[in-house]
Formats: sequence, C-alpha cells, structure tokens
Amino acid sequence: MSRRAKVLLVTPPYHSGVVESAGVWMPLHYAYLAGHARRAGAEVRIYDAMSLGHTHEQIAREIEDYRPDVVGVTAITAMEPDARLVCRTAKRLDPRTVTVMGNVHPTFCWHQILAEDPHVDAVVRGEGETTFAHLVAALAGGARLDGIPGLAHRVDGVPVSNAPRPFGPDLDALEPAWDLIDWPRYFYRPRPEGRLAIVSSSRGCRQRCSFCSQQKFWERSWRGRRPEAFVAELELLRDRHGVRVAMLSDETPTVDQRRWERILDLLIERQTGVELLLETRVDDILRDEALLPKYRAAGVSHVYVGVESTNQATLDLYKKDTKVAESKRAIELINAHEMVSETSFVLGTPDETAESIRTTVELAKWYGPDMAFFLAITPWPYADLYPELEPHIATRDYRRYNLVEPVIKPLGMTMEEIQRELHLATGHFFRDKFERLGQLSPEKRRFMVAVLKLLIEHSYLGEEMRRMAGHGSMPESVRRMLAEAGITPPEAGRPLDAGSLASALDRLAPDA
Ligand code: B12
Repeated sequence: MSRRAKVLLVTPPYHSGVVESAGVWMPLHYAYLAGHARRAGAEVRIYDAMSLGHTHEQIAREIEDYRPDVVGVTAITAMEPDARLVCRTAKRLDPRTVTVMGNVHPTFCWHQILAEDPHVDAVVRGEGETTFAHLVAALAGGARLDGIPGLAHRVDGVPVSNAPRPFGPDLDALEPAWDLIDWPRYFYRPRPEGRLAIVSSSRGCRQRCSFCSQQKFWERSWRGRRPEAFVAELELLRDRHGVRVAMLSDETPTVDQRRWERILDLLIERQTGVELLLETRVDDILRDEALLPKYRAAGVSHVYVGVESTNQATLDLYKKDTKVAESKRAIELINAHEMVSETSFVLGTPDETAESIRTTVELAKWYGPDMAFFLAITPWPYADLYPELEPHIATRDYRRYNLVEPVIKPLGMTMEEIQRELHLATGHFFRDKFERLGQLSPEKRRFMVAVLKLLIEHSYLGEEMRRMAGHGSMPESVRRMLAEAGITPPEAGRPLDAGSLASALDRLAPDA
C-alpha cells in the first residue's frame, strides 16, 4: 500500500449492561489513536458500534462501505471474543485488510491471540499512540514491522513480540482528534441535558491491588499532565463541543497533591461550568480533607473510591493498602461535602458464603456511600491474583469476565447461588437507599432519584428491586411513598411494574 491508508477504529459490540445504564460513553482511546494515525498521514474514521448498539452484521456493512486498509479494535478482557469477530469480518470482506488489536487484554495475551486467530494480524502492546502511528506509516510505505517497538505480529507464521515501547514522556504532547468524535451521541443519563466527555489528566497507577489490571498495564508508573493544559482542554471541549459533564479516565488523578490542587484552583478561577466525575483512592481523600471544599467548588460532583472489601483479611489478600475504618471516613467526607459517593465491593473469592455477602451489604450500608456495587471477582489471566484463583475458575468464556457475572466458584456455593446473592446484595443496598431518600439534601435527593429510576429502567437491578417489592418485603417507608403517589403496592409475590416504581420516584423529586 503506497498511498494514504484508510483506518477504521471499531468498538466491539459488547454489552454487560451496568455502566452503560448510566450514560453513553465516548471511546477516549480512539480519540488519541485517531489523532496520531492522522498525524502519520492516514485518513481515520471512528466507528463506535458499541454505543450505537450495532450488531456484527451492521459492522460488516460499515466495513464494506468504508473499505479500510487497517481495522483497529480495542479489547478489555470481556470484549476479546467480539473484537476477534470484528477482525474476522474484516478479513472475510477483504483478506488484504490489516487487523490490529490493542488495550489491556491483547497487551498481555498477544501470543495466544496471534497463535489461535489468523484473522488478527497484529497487536499493539501497552500505550498505543506512537506504536499505532508507526504501524500505519510502515504499512502505507511498505516498510517492515520488525523494527516497531511495542508491536506483536507473526513472522513466518510464528507470533513474535518486538521490543517493548517505553511509555511516552509527555502526555501534553498527545493530540486527541476531538473533531472525529460524534459528540451529540454522548450523554450522562442523570444529567441528560449535559453532553458527556471522557478526559484524561494522568495515566497510570502505582498501587499493587492484586485483582486489578491497571497497575500491571502501566507497570506501576504514573504520569500527570500540566494543570494548565488539562484545564484548557476542558474549556475547549466545552466551547467547541458543548461538553458539560466529564468523567476522568485516570486511575488515580489525585496522586500528586500539588498538581491536583493547582487543577482545582484553575477550575475554580476559570469557572469552567463542567461537572467532573472521578475515581480516586481512600488515602487521597483523607489526605485532602482540608481541600475537599475546593473539589466541590471546582465542579467535582461524583467521587468513586474502591473500598473492595469490608474484611481486613480480604483487603490484605487484594493488596489494597487501606484500612476498613479509613474507607468509612473517606465516604463520610465525600458525603459531607455534598458530592455523590460511590464505591464497590469485590466479592466471590473461594471462601465467600451467602452469609459473608449479607454481612458485607450490612457493612456497606453502615459505610454510607450513595451508591455501592457488589462485583464478582474476575480472574484477569494477567493479574497477580490469577494463580490463586485459577483452580476455582468455572468458565473460560471471556464475555462473562465483566465484574458482574461470577466466574469463580466459591467452595461452599453453586454458581447460581453466588450470582443470585450478588444481585440481591446490590438490590438490598439500593432498597435501603429508598428508605433514606428523605434524609438527603434536595440536590442529592434529586440525583439519587434519577439514579434509582435508571437502575429500575435500564439495568438488571430493576427486576430485582421490583421482585423484592412484590415479595412483600417492601419497607414501610417505600409502601408509604407509593401510597402517596397513588400507587397500590402489589400483592405479596407479584412484582411491581417498572412504570409504577418510576412514577413514585417522580413524585419524590419531580425534576429529577
Ligand atoms: C472509560 C471506561 C469505560 C467506558 C468505555 C468507553 C469506551 N468506549 O471506551 C465505559 C463506561 C463504557 C466502560 C465500560 C466497561 N468497563 Co471500563 N473503564 C473505563 C476506564 C475508567 C478508562 C478507560 C480509558 O478510557 N482509558 C484512557 C485511554 C487513553 O487508555 P486505554 O483505554 O488504556 O487506551 C490506550 C491503550 O490501551 C491502547 N489501546 C486501547 N485500545 C486500543 C485499540 C487499538 C486498535 C490500539 C492499536 C491500541 C489501543 O492505546 C490507548 C492509548 O494509549 C477504565 C479504568 C481506567 N482507569 O483505565 C475502565 C476499565 C477499562 N473498564 C473495565 C470494565 C470491566 C468495564 C465493563 C465490563 C464494566 C461493566 N460490567 O459494565 C464495561 C464493558 C463495556 C460494556 N459495554 O459493557 C475494566 C477492564 C478490566 C480488564 N482488565 O478487562 C477497567 C480497567 C476498570 C477496572 N479497573 O477494572 N468502561
């Protein structure tokens, strides 16, 4: 190929129905990869088949229509089977198309993918921009792939990984192709009027959490952007693309306190009006106690901290360097500053029982986050905890590796039992939230009502909550709330319909 290469970046049509209930999220990695492929001379199209809800047949039509030279597909572990299928489709339509996979799963499992799947030509390992740009340039110029660090491919049919590529030194030198994002598509359901971006102020994680992939992917490194450049980017996204809500993709945005405080100060000074959702660590919230008013003033509205377990022994197994009491305090602080607090618990280790899950739910209520999710521990084949979990793996179907469906079989539970208990855990937690809605400030109450409606209408939890209501285990306060809204609670044993529950919530906070 000695002309301008045409590149199609496709999100696999994978859905696990949890975070997707909260909004329609843009593919940030493709904004970055597209920017750099374009700088290398390619014509690039981003095709977000996942957010469009497209099927593999529709993806085939898009590929046929665009006739790309290169098809790039992202794959976290749960998306791997669908990513392979997209590559297969591209090869079926034109065997000359070069298919490339990237992201955390192929970074580690490149050998297995290239050995098993003739439809995948290459894997970009680790941080993608430079390697992908070199690949695209090499393909366009007919150059060999052997010299490109960070790339894995086949040589004489044998999978080979070139030298690793060190992480790029300067994140501010990266140039995301914001103009290739189809902005009107992306929004955050609790604030439907607000266009949603995902942005990055830093990359990496220095922690050691044994169940997580991110510290492995970034080799326990961390790099932050200049506060001025990051805040200027938010302003650009607001002014040029109408962004009103932004989620930080950062694993740990607050690590460097001086940098973080400068970001907050700039956001306050410039009054960007962009609402920020972010994830951070319990220790950083405790460290930043005096700074929390600045978080709020800067527009931070939602803080997720991974508590992971209420049991110190499990926290030690997870190598989560946090104490139970610290997590409770961090959540209290987030709440006290009127930000939405969210956390998750990673359950389902081999020693888990129905009773231990119920204890965790009770403790989760006592911790007091606004939102809590009870996740199934998932044995990423490249995570530190993998060898310990491996003998307990019940399925190798990666589509189920989504933190929602159990993959590990606890010694004393069947797979059906652990699945049911995990669902019940989240259902019980949010039912408790119904009861406490009256204790919240009007703003938080509006937000929580919007969240509860979303859970009921868009996720598997809706069914769980309606089923609980129908089982006569509905708390008195909820019964009263329904009665006030003119809804007769159903007979015991019959589920409440989603519409009734949602309209009861409407009565509670009509403008949510
Ligand atoms: C944003 C995000 C999402 C968005 C994704 C939007 C989108 N289309 O991209 C949403 C909210 C939809 C989402 C959903 C899910 N997510 Co998510 N998500 C993230 C998050 C917070 C940031 C990812 C990101 O944008 N990073 C910034 C970019 C720049 O980095 P990057 O993605 O690594 O990309 C670079 C390289 O990997 C590489 N690269 C990536 N893709 C490709 C493709 C090609 C062709 C090439 C060449 C290179 C390349 O180049 C990029 C630039 O350097 C991460 C956690 C984190 N902090 O990283 C979790 C994370 C990726 N998600 C995770 C999970 C499990 C899920 C869900 C299954 C959860 C669920 N049950 O709902 C779902 C799956 C999607 C679905 N439809 O059901 C896990 C994956 C774990 C794993 N090892 O597999 C993570 C790591 C969270 C965690 N800590 O466990 N997620």
